Amino acid sequence: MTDTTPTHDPTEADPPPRSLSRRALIAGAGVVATSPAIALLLGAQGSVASVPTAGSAAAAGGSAAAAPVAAATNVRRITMYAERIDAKTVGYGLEPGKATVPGPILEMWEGETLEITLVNTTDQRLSIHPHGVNYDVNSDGSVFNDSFNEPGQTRTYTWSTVKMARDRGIWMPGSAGYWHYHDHAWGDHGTQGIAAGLYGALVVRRVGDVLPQKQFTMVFNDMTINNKVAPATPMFEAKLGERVEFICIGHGNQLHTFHLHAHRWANNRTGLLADQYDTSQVVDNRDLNPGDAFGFQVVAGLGVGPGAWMYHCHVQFHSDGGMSGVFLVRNADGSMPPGAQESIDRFQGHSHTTSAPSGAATTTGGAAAGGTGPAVVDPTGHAGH
Ligand SMILES: [Cu+2]
Repeated sequence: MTDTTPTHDPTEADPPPRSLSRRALIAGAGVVATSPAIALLLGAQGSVASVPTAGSAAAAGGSAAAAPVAAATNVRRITMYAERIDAKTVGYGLEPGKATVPGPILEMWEGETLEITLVNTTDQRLSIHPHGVNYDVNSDGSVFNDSFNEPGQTRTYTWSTVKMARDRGIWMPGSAGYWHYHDHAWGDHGTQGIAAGLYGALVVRRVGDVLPQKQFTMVFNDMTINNKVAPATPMFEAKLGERVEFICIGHGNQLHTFHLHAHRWANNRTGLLADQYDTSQVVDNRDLNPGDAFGFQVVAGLGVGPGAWMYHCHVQFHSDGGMSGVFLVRNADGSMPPGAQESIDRFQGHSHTTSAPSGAATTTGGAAAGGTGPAVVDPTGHAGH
């Protein structure tokens, strides 16, 4: 495999045509939205997608005020549908009949406001409740505030964001970050809705942020990953050198630790070291407990080459119980690297143990928990996209 190991950092030289180098960003080449999710949710409005151009480079360098990302009138409106997918599963989608678990990745620029009209096609009360952004009590999504959809009802929720700003010499944080959204009304606190699959990722970006080429949402929900148990957990795929963004979310009643093999990232807001003086800890394992979310970017296969790499919960009885999956890094031309198919076959033949401590079995609230799932790996690599 040594002949396929990259010999240089693809972020620094000869990037593939669709990649974005950090050097280019700093030099003012701007940000190119290449992910379908970004095209949909950041780019569909045109004016939004066009924002982080030359001005963003100045902002990234800290030498100028942020580019005018959004006027006060920068409100974007989307419609989402909460729908039953099967007997045990309910998801959010952007079109009727297209609900997924996790739901779609929602993305905003700092300064934007998002109005979400949620259509509840189920016979349960439910809502959409965000983390990390601003909203008033009418958009809280809680039973407590009487701000949810009754069965069959349509309701609009408004989320707003603030830009990072300097106030009397002090930088005040903006809304940028890796956040998430979920139901907060089915079962009083959303417990039933979350267990059924009503959750998804929310990313708020700051001007100058590096945009990924691929995005994957990974939700540790009780003893499942995206409500699936190995070997039915999603197989995430990228080509060698692609910039991949993982958004990791925790839900349910279990403590988890997320681990990705062969890749590592800076434990900060971007997952990237800003420069040689950035003291952010570089990690490959992080807590992922209920309500937590974090995101990071990696260059697929950087320094290690292509291959079938594992991701899993590092609580051992959780990984034994089916909380594991495959991050397949293909060769740059899209072909399979040596040994990868054999690893995937081995993984699909894997049947998780039944020797988990008794505490595990009583808390498998996720829809797919508890059994040896079908030997199917989602060929799209991402249940939500
Ligand atoms: Cu776990």
